[in-house]
Amino acid sequence: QAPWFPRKMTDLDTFAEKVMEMGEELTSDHPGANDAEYRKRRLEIVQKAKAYRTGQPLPRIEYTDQEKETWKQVYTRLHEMYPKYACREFLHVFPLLEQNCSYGPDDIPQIEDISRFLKDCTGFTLRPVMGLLTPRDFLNSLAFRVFHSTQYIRHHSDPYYTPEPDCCHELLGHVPLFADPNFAELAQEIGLASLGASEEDIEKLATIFWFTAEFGLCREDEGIRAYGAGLLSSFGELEYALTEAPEKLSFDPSKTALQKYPITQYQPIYFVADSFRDATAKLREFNATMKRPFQVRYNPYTQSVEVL
Ligand code: H2B
Ligand code: FE
Repeated sequence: QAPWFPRKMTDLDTFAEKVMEMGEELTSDHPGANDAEYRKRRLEIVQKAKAYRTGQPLPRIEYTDQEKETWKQVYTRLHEMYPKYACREFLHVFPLLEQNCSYGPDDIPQIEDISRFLKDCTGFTLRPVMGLLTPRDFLNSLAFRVFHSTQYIRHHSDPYYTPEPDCCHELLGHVPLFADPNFAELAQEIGLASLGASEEDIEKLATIFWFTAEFGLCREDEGIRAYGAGLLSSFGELEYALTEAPEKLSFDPSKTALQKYPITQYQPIYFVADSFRDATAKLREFNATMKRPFQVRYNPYTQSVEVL
């Protein structure tokens, strides 16, 4: 009686060509929409994601000088802000990415190298994706400790803006924390709760993802720091989020799940977690209140989901 949802790693192969928008085409407000060469390049990169299947090596992209220049601008600007704004776990992992995965200003790291590194740290792996997945597919993959990563980069005309996830957002914003065991557990917990969930519960879980993995703040001894990828990949919002201007509430899944939020402007409200462990514990309690006529468990030996 459980609905379809991915139960084994190869089931994620069906997500390869299911993208919500801008999979192969760009919407008209994308800075690259009228640049034929940019569109051709983006298409070339997403075709590799479309062809990818479980078990294959992840596509390696040889980035152009123009793409590397865009990366350098984003990387340099953010890198100098991290010591002051990023959470402890992020700052711990970042040098390891420099040492093990060629993170640096001069070239864009390859997701194959990153995926191997993450696997050693927490079992997380990466898969390439053509663009935005549906919230359900995207969250479902987290149950397998899989993160979908785009490989194309934003348009060079505006290095500090992108209307869609790109490699700067994924590799600088998301990747570092997937190497942290406690954050990995938090992410997987959201993923497990999303398997076979009702539309209403998917919306709640997507909202929780938004206020944690994308725009989460956390409390540290020296004050509040950022751990959300939307902040750690945007120098403007990173600075703004830690000023007095926005409202800061304590992370509480039953309230956070219902909070409305804008997607095209800085957030008026952020949620602050005490720690990833504490957030995970609270999330588990919350998930137990969602009704689903079956239970799920991830079996790491077979990399599959068992339905109980
Ligand atoms: N798809 C991709 N490719 N990357 C994301 O970061 C992403 C997504 N985020 N789909 C999802 C939606 C998120 O905003 C939630 C769960 O709605
Ligand atoms: Fe994201």
